[in-house]
Amino acid sequence: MCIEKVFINMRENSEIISFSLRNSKGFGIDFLNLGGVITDILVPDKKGNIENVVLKYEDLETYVTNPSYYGAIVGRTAGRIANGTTKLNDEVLTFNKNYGVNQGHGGPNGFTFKIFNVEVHENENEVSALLSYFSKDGEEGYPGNLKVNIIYTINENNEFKITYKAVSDKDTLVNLTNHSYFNLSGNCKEDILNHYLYVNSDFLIELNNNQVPTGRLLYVENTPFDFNIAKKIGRDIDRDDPQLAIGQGYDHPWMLNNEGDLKLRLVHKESGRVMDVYTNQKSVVLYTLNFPDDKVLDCGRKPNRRDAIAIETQNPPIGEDNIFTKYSILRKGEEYSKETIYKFSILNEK
Ligand code: G6D
Repeated sequence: MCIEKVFINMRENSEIISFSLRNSKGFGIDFLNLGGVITDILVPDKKGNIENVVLKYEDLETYVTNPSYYGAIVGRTAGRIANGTTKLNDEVLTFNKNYGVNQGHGGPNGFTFKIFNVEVHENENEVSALLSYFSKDGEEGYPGNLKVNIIYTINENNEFKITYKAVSDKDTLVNLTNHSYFNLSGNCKEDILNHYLYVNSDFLIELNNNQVPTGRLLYVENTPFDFNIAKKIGRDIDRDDPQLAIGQGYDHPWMLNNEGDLKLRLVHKESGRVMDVYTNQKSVVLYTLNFPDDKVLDCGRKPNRRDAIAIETQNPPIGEDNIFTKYSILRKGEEYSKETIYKFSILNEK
């Protein structure tokens, strides 16, 4: 395990530090104290070549603004809050509208842009890092002083686990996620259209033209959103479908089925890399980078559409008329506790 100082962010006179967590086989992550940003998830292919399977900016200063939320912790609430307002205990909460008519990803000064305190720990079985942040009452319009503790854990089974814990001194809203963009080909060799994807979900959360939930759930069977039998991400992504038109590809929340521990599986056959996702979150937003920014990646080029897929396990985002707000309510003194595990293996070695 190593700790290195990366660059000084003069904006807040704070030190941006990069941390590396590795197991004995070289599998692991690199992350920043800024936004808990995961810059690298280093995974072997079937020949043992260890490569980065998430998108990473070439210039780490880009993470100060992070226009596409690469690798970032997102909070207090992931996704869009319709019209930048919702109700909590009959009180109308109003938020900054940083996503057009909506609030997005916790607002312009959400958790992605905050410095987390980091403590690293290791034992013979795993190495972990505790990232903590104290969000003051009223920050970005959210009530309550919120203590956030997020734990990144790497073990000897090539598993990366993110544990999210939070507690508030007032009723508030919390819906945390991580916004890493995955591409199992490694070092962005190709786009993700030939990756196979399985999603354990029978219902899509319908979005309106402002990309916020309408409250309706759409049965996925026989639609482009049906991944109950693994298929190539590119097979249906450009079909003529009203929901695909809204997102210009996949940029939607799916309600995860309760049955079955395995919630998602992403496979890149050529490298042999397999990523299985397990989570106790109720939904997952899948986003196929339909609106890439123009910042150079560390593989030496600008990103293209469909270069990677963001897999954002979370509660359903807050739609119009307080749709799904109930899922994000955290009562005073209660503990928000969620967990997502990314388990990496090699195809046919399973
Ligand atoms: C775009 O619509 C997408 C979001 O889903 C994504 O989280 C963001 O880019 C980074 O706004």
